[in-house]
This record gives sequence, structure tokens and C-alpha cells, in this order.
Amino acid sequence: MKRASCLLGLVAPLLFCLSPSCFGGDGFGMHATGGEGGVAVTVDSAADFKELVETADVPYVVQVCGAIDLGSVGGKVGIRSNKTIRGTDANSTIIGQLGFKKGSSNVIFERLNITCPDGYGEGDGISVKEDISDVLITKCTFYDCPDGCVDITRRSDRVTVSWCRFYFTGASGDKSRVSLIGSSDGATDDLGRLHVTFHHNWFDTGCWQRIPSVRFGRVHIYNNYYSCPGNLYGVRSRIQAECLIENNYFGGVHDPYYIYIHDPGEIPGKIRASGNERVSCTGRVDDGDDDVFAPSYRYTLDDALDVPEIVQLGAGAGGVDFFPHWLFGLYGDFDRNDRVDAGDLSRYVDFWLLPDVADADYNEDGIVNGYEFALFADNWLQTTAEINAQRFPAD
Ligand SMILES: [Ca+2]
Ligand SMILES: [Ca+2]
Ligand SMILES: [Ca+2]
Repeated sequence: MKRASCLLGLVAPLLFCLSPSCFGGDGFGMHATGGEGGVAVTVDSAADFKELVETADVPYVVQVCGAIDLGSVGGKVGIRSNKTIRGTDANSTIIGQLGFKKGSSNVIFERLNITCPDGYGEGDGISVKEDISDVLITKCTFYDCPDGCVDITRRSDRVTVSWCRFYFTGASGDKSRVSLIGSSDGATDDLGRLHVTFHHNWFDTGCWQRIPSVRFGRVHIYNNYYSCPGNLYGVRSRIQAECLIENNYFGGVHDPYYIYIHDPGEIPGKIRASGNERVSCTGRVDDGDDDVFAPSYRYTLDDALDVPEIVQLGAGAGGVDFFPHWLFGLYGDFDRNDRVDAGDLSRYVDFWLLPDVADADYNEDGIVNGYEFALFADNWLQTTAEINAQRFPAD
């Protein structure tokens, strides 16, 4: 048992980085470290939650246990700098609006369910508003936040929203908005700010509009899965905005992405788009050939055709942390060099009879044994191309 846990300790980080895109603080919010170095405190009441997240400057890792309803503390909180707010398990939920004290920075949200009833704050899930910077929102599930799930406005900057799921259960329409970036055409002091990255998010049933809607910002939208038929529009690039839209999968979406001009005298938004997959979409799609900003960080694009599978597995408060290697190739090619050979055999030997090695336990029965060895032997010395040639012989 000891041996097993030691091995898993070694293997888990390795598997982590074999996933199609490693997680971590990336995108424009990459500098957020949240409450790193601070005390970790588990809370289960709105009063304790409010007190910790509103403490000035002191770093805290605030661990949310169960469902916390902010109704008893006024429906919302004003988070201050240097906080990580994370769920203790997939059921951890905040009911109410997560707002900020003006000028705060460096906040991480992870593994939370977030919903905001009408009458709590403005009806936002997370309201990044008034000079807020360096925010990472990852592995959260937003549902039924009527005004906006994540609104980013008023000179805020450097935000990443990754691996989150968004959905609405009520009648769709005006109260099913996902993300407003830039609050009005007159907010010209947003220009030069509002750098936001959205990647590997799942815009699911009921998402109706603002997915996202952008004024003035520089917004990178890649590898997201849109599955929200019946929507009004997807990405809207408005006054002076620049949107870089890469390798997303749009399934049954109306107006996937386009430039919206409100006043004929304004400087219109821009769109650069490539590698996107659009299936059964309707309405407007911009040609996406504008010159826009270049992201100031490194990122890896997944193929748009892989996006629905990856994102449905990985996004949201209960999303998996890494993907079995065989989702994207042969079972047994643990090192992903597209061939099952001696390099993989030593890895397989290390996995033998271990429980819970999700990367090697193909039938998910909790042990790597003869079942998987038979698959491994079948693929021995083969490549993906050879297997596919046997499976789908040319006419
Ligand atoms: Ca709002
Ligand atoms: Ca290999
Ligand atoms: Ca097994």
C-alpha cells in the first residue's frame, strides 16, 4: 500500500502534464497566486466566509464546505486582495454574489458551484468590477446567475476564466447572460485594460447571450465548447474591442461570433478567428480576418474536434483533473509518442496491479491487470495510423 501511494505520488504529476493542456494559472490571469502562503481555513457559514474574504490584504485560503447562502449577510461580499476561495468537494456552493472591494487584486476561485438568486447584489455570480486585477476563475460551475455569471467591468484587468461550466435552468431570455466585458460605450477608460482569457469552458444549456460580449477589451477565446441551442448570440465584439477566437466548438449556436456596431460613428470591434468548428449553426459569423493583439503568454491549442469530449470531462466543480491518454490515441502509448513499445512497457509494469491509476485502468474496475494487458499486447508495436488502417481499410 505504501509502495502504491509513493508511485502514485510520482505518477500523478506526470499524468497531469500528459493531459492535452496542462492546468495552472495561465492566460491573462496567470500572475494570480491568491492566498498562497496564507492560512487555510474551512468555513461553512456566511458570517465566517464574509469575515475571511473581506479581511484586508492578509492572504487566506478559504475552503468552502457545503452550501453557503449569502442572504444572511446582505446577499453579496466584497472580496479583498490575496485570497484563494475553493470548494472542499464537488458540492461546495456559494449562493449569492461574489464581488470585490474596489482596487483589489490577486484572487483565485476554484472548484465552486456559484448561483445568484434574483435580489442578491446585481444578480451576478462573480462581479469583477472597479479596478480589480489578476484574477483566476477555474473549475467552477455557474448556474442561474441572472445578470451575468462573470461580469468584468470598470478598468479591471488580467482575468482568466478556464475549465468552467455555465448553464441556466429557467426560461431562457433576458436573465440568462454569461459574461459582460466592458459595461458601456462611454466607459472609455476601459481601453488598455480588460485583458481576459476564456479557455476550455462549457457554455451549456440555457446560455442565451454575452458569451461573452466585449467592449474595449482584448479577449482571447480558445478551446471552449458551446452547446446552447436557442441562444440569441455567442461572441459579440463591440466598440474598440479585439477578440481572438481559436479552436472552439460551436454546436447548434445562433450568431457564433460577429462584430456589433451600436453607433455608426464608433470605432468598431475586431475579430480574428481560426480553427473553429461550427456544426448546425445559424445566423451571423464574421470572416475573422482582422489584425488583433498577440497573447502575451504561452498556450497550447487542442483540436476543435476534441473540445466537446475534453471540456465535458474536465469543466466545472466536479471536472476531472487529467485525461486518460487513450482518449487521444492508442491504449498503451503512455508516453504519447504514437507507438506502443518498450518505453511504454516499463511504464505498464509500474502500473501493474495498482488501484486507481485512471490513466491505465481502461475498464475502470479499480485495478490494472490482465484485462489491460490484453489491450496493451494487442497494440504492441503498432501506431495509431496502423490501427486505423486495420479498422477502416481503404476501398
Ligand atoms: Ca452585472
Ligand atoms: Ca509510446
Ligand atoms: Ca482494469
